[in-house]
Amino acid sequence: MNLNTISGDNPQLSVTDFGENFIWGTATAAYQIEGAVNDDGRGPSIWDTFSKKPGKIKNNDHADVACDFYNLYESDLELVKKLGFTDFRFSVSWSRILPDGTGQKNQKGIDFYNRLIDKCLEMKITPWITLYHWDLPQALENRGGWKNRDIINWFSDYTKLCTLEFGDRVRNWIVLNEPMAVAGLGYTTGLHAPGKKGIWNFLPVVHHLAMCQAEGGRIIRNHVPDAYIGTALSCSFVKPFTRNPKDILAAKRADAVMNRLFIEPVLGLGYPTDAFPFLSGIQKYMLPGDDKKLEFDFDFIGLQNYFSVVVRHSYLAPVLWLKEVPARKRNVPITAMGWEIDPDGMYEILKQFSDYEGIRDIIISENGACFTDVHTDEQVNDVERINFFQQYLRSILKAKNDGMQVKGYLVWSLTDNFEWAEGYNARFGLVHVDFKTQKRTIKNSGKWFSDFLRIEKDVIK
Ligand code: GCO
Repeated sequence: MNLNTISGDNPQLSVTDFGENFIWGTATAAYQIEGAVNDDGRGPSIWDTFSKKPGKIKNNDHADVACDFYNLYESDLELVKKLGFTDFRFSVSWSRILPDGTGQKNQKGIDFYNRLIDKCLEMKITPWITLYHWDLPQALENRGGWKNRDIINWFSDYTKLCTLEFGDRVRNWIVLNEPMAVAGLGYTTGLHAPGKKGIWNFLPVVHHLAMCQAEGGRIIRNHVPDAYIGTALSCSFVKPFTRNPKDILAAKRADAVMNRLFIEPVLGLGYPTDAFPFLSGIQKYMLPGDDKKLEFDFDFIGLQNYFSVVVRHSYLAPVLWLKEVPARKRNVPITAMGWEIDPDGMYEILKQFSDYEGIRDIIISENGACFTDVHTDEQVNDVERINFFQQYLRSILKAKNDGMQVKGYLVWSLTDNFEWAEGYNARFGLVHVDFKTQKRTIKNSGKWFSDFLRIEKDVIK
C-alpha cells in the first residue's frame, strides 16, 4: 500500500510544497509520558494529587508509570527519527527539578533533562522545551498556586534555572502551554488539576499566567543567546449557531475567551474586555505597570488547534451566557472525543492570528486526533487519523501559500499517552503503546508520516 497516495480528487500532498526550512516535529508533555513520579527526588505535582482522587480521571487512571519515558527516552527518540521528524518538543517537570517548586534544586532531575537534550543533539534532533505544561509543584499549589501573585517570582526563578541549566544547548523555548486550559479547566470548572471551582478564580489566575508568559519570555531573552522564543496557545475557530444577533454576540464572547485572551495583552492590546466586559474585573488584580509587563515581543506564537466550536446564546449559563452546540448534534465529522474535524477552521484561525500586527512566526505547536484504534496482528490501521492529518496539512499549506507566516508543524503526539482527565483510553499517538508491557507499535499514521517526510530527503537533498 502506498500510504502517501490520497484517495479521491485531491492532488497529492507533498512535503516539498512546505519548503525546505519548514519544521517537522512531534510534541509531548512531561506528566503525560514520563512516569517515574517518585524517582530520583522528584516532588509531587498537582496532577499526582488530582489523579489519585477517586472519580477525577476516567477509569481512575493516573500517570505513575505513563509511557515510562523517563527510562525509555532513548528508544522513543529513535522512533522520532524513524518516523522522519527532525524536531522534538517536550516539557520540563517543574517538581522534578525543584521538588518544592522553589529553593533547593534536584540535580538528579536536572540530569535527566541533560541526558534527554544530549541524546537529541547526538541524534540530530532539535529539542524544543516547554517550561510549563500544567504540572505545577504541589508545594506551590499549597501556597495558592496560580491564584497567588507570588507565582510570578516562583515562575521567574524556575525559568532562570532552566535557562542556566539547558540554555547552552537548547534554542527553542515555549513559555506556557495553553494557559486558557489552566485557568478554565484547572481553576474554574475543576475538571483538571488542581480541581478548583469558581468563576472568581478565573480572573486572578488569567492575570498571573499572562504576567508569567511575558516575564518568562524576557528571562529567556536575557539568558539564552539566539533563543527562538514562543508561547503555545489553544485556539478554536468559533462560529455562531444562527445569524441571530444574540448568537453572534455569544460567538464573540467565546472567541474573546478562547482565542484573544492570552495573545492580545502580549501585543499591547490589553485584555479583550470589548467583547466580554466581565474581564474588566482583572483590573482588581493589576498593579501599576502591569499593562506594560504583559507585553513581550515573541519570536513565534505556538498555535494548537484541534477543532472548531459552534455556540449559541443561553440564559441558563451565567457569566458567558452561551452554550456550545456539540458537534455530535450537528451531523459533522468528529473524532472519538467528539471534537469536530474542521480543517477549514484551522485555516480560519491561522488567518485570524495572522491578521494581528506584531505576530512574527506561527508554529503549529500541536495538532492531532484521537480515534478508537484497533491493534491487531502488530498493526494499527488508523485510516481516520491519516485522513485527519492530510486534511489539516492541506489547510496549513493553503494558509502558507496565502502568505501566512507558518513555519512549522508539531504533531500531537509521538506516542499514545496519559490524556489528562480522559486517562489512557483517548489515544493520540502516531505510535501505539501497550500500557501493560510498554510495547510500542508504529501505527499506519506514523508510517504515513515517515513516507511523507522521507520524500523531502529524496527530492530536496
Ligand atoms: C493540550 C495539551 C495536550 C493534550 C492534547 C490533546 O493542549 O490539551 O497540550 O497535552 O493532550 O491537546 O487533548
